[in-house]
Amino acid sequence: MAQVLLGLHLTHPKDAICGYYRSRPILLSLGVALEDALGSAMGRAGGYSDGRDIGVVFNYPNARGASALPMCGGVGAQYTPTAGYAQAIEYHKNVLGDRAYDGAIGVVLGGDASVATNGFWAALTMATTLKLPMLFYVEDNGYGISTPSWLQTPGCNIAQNLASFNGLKIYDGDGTDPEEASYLIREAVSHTRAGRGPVLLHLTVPRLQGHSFQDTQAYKSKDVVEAEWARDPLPKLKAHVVPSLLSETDWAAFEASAQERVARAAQIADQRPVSEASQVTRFVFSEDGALQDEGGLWNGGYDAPRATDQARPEGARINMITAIRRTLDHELAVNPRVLVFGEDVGPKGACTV
Ligand SMILES: Cc1ncc(C[n+]2csc(CCOP(=O)(O)OP(=O)(O)O)c2C)c(N)n1
Repeated sequence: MAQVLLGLHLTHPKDAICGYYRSRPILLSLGVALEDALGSAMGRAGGYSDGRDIGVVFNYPNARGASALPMCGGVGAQYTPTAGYAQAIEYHKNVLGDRAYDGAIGVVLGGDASVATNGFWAALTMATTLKLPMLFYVEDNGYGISTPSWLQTPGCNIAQNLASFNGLKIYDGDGTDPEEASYLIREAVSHTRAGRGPVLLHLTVPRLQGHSFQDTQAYKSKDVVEAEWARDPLPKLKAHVVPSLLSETDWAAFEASAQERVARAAQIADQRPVSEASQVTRFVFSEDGALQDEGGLWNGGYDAPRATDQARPEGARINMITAIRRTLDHELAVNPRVLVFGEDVGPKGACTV
């Protein structure tokens, strides 16, 4: 529920998210077709991955709205690319003067265990130091597979631990309460969008099933499981809107239409051919004539001169440093989208970013 609420706020065409296997609801709310979501995980041809999906790990370039950056199943791998995207938003706005990026944000989704990774801390440092338009959305279900929070995070609450972190606005609450979650999500997105720096939004949620289909949750007591089901957001949402906004009949009609759409999508996905095993290595490296759909130099209108593999040894011999400098000078002069950044890559002691 909270992910769908978050998705509804990602209305800027240059917004981008990066999540992980738990992020299907937000992808559906951004416009991924149900048949693609089902078919990709069933190894069917077409869709966003041509059957390569290892379990709801998306790459969703979206011309109609917010996109999903290429995701990966490695926990923590989602954080620094999102910080990079947020940094690119700032570069487009402030260096290239591209007003299309005004108000855009980068959103990263993760779980309570993912905040123990290097990626989380590196991205947090980048986002707060550079005041990036980045939202850290953390769903805390108390477990990383079977490992409880107390073994991953001191005190079990990353939001409390980061309370004094400089440059970070924190929102913390119940992700299963429609009113509270909706308020916190709205506040968190508008804070980030207004250019007031990064935000951490920490929402507690139950994990209603095992981590994967093999996981019987034997490590949870009956009381824990019962307490988790008592927090199922769906009945809470129903209680919130029926009868104040919808009648019981309207709710039942919505439920029936959702079930029918899913059943139809499953049928469409099932009728698709199984993806071609011989194509599995396509796009591992860039392919001539098959450029990425979004982002990158080509889509930005930069037509690079064709590279050649013919050595041209004329001219004076130069050492490697000079060769690197000349190459950088050339690239930086001909293409404003080329950026050299990092520590100690410019004049000594210079604090340009
Ligand atoms: C780098 C890495 N280490 C370990 C794993 C195995 N793994 C998959 S999910 C997961 C737990 C993640 O838990 P959390 O971030 O709390 O998200 P949740 O699944 O609870 O939503 C682990 C350890 C992995 N995918 N990647």
